[in-house]
Amino acid sequence: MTTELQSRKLDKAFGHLDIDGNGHVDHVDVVALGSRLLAGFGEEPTNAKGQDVINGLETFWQTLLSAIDLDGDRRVSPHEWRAGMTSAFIEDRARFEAALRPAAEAVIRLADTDGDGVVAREEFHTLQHAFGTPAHEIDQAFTRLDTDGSGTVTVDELVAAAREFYTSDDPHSGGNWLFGPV
Ligand SMILES: [Ca+2]
Ligand SMILES: [Ca+2]
Ligand SMILES: [Ca+2]
Repeated sequence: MTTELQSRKLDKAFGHLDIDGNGHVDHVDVVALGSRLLAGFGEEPTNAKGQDVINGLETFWQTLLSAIDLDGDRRVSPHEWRAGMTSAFIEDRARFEAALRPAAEAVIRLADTDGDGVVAREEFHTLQHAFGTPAHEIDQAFTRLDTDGSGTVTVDELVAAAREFYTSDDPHSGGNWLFGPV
């Protein structure tokens, strides 16, 4: 079961992943997202950080296909996404930990360009830009996530926010704001 809030978050995430906007998520979209992220941070696919992102997204994609591509056409429709994300990743936390968390971690570590464990507002903008989040929504997201107003958010906080974004049904969860208002 998903709540209305979870459905809205899943719809938003689908929009991020459907990079070419053709109404389906397929391998081309996932590769394009990886390229955008790497280009945004000036990383090469051959660097350790870049490779982690590519590998993380690829594992996520393969898991998506095996878990939620019900009609086997190697692309994920909005219907497959909604139904499948709920059963495969929200209700099955082990699969979330195995396939989505590593991708999220790799992407967030990419945004921590100096490797000090915190992501600054600027870096957060670059990260969100790759997902197509509008600038004013990025600012709203960062302000919500930076709970102590220090101007930075830790990598751990962002990973926790990503998990909350995808799985939490709590309307007060800070992670709901990962990609701006939902
Ligand atoms: Ca697409
Ligand atoms: Ca399909
Ligand atoms: Ca940093």
